[in-house]
Amino acid sequence: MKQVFPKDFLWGGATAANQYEGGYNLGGKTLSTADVYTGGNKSTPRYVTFKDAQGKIGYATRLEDIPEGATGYVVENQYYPSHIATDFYHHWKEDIRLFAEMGFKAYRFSLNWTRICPDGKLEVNQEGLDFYHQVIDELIKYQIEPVITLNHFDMPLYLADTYNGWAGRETIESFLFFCETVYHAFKHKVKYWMTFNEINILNGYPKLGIRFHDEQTVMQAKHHVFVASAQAVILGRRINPEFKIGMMVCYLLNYLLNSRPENVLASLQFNREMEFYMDVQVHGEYPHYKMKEFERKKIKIDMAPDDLSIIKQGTVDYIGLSYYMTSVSDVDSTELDRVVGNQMTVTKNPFLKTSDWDWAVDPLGLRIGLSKIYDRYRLPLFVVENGLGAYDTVNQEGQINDDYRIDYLKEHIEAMRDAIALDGVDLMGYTPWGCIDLVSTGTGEVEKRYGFIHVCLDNEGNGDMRRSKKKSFEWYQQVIQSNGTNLRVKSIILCKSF
Ligand code: BGP
Repeated sequence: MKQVFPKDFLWGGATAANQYEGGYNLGGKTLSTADVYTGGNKSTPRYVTFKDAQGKIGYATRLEDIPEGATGYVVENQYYPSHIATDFYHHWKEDIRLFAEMGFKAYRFSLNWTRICPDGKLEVNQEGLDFYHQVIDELIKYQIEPVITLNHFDMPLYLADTYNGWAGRETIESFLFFCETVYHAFKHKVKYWMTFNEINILNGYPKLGIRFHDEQTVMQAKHHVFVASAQAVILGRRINPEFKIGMMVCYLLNYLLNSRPENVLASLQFNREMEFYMDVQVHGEYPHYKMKEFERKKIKIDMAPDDLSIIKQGTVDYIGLSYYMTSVSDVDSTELDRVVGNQMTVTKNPFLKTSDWDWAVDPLGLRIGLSKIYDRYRLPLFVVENGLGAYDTVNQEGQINDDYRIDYLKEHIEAMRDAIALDGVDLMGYTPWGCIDLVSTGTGEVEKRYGFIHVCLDNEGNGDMRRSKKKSFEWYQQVIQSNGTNLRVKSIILCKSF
């Protein structure tokens, strides 16, 4: 196959601290919101555990059900997957060696805010910084480019409890202190950063640290996130003008089911909910349609005098996106036509097959989406998450034949190739999600596996954490080695657990 991917294309994988790292109370780290979020599975929901103002323990499935005055609390004998996760904290050397063996050019991961700034206070925990220095040095040793997400779906529990998370303006200062600390610490080692993971679907307690779900509070919190993100871009550029700092959106492209004008409008509105975040972070202003929506809903955002000029100045260098599935707008759809998708319920697309978790598999949608984003923003794009969450089984020989995962990834790589070759999209890299098995955000389980590397751990936390290569490991190695020209599935000699 012809060379299409640029020579310096960033092939790699992605993880996030609260889903992979573990060591939740080690090395000076304090609690994050993710640390009070219990495990679950496809049919059992996750809970946030808290103590109310009277000291009574409570469980909330609906995150907004946490009562006023309650504080996040770790309850004995409950299973919290973030506490150990798949234990990168103790396996980082071994895991990075495996990433290097696959030929990774880049590794996207997030930093645990409370490992570096305990409780989100304006103090530095050197032991936390040292942990990440070791990790980054190890990556550099193998010429793997670190790509750092500054905030991935968690925050210091103290800030959530004290200031109502991102709804409180104080959180901006804490976040910027954390950013400044890590920018200075890693300024000669790290070039690629992104501010907030999936900024468009930040909601509720673990992600935004807020308990009230009225639109006014949510929008106020999101405004603070926009300001913090823009400030983080400005600050980073000041500390090292060579930094490339991007945004990250959960890209859930919406199609219309048919040409009925009401569906066209519904689809436009669905897509705008996503584009809004790109519009703000790329164009540096709140778009006209959102301002009208605020007016209609009587949402009044409390802004400091400089907020809008900060948002204007702090626009991003590239757009990172996660892409797993697409959705459909059909104003006539009933509950029966709806399925659970990536962090939201969506109308089922009759033309697409679905994953074990009912997510619509749509490789062509990736090409369409990349083209649409690039047409609108003309910034380099980076697919920083994509992948198939599936049940894997270890056969009698101790092997995992994950051909379904290879098929999924192959088709998505072909879609990226077409977006570059046929549509002229400027694509920087591809870091499939959960390159090593980790905890699912949506369901809190490990058995929804994405990895090229299997981790011996089940949904209740049993297992010895042994790492082993799946069939997809060697396939991806060959993809990277050939710079995306060889996607064939050869008869691979399967590796046993080691
Ligand atoms: C994205 C998140 C990731 C990851 C992924 C898969 O929305 O950025 O953190 O979890 O989705 O989702 P899940 O873990 O629910 O399968």
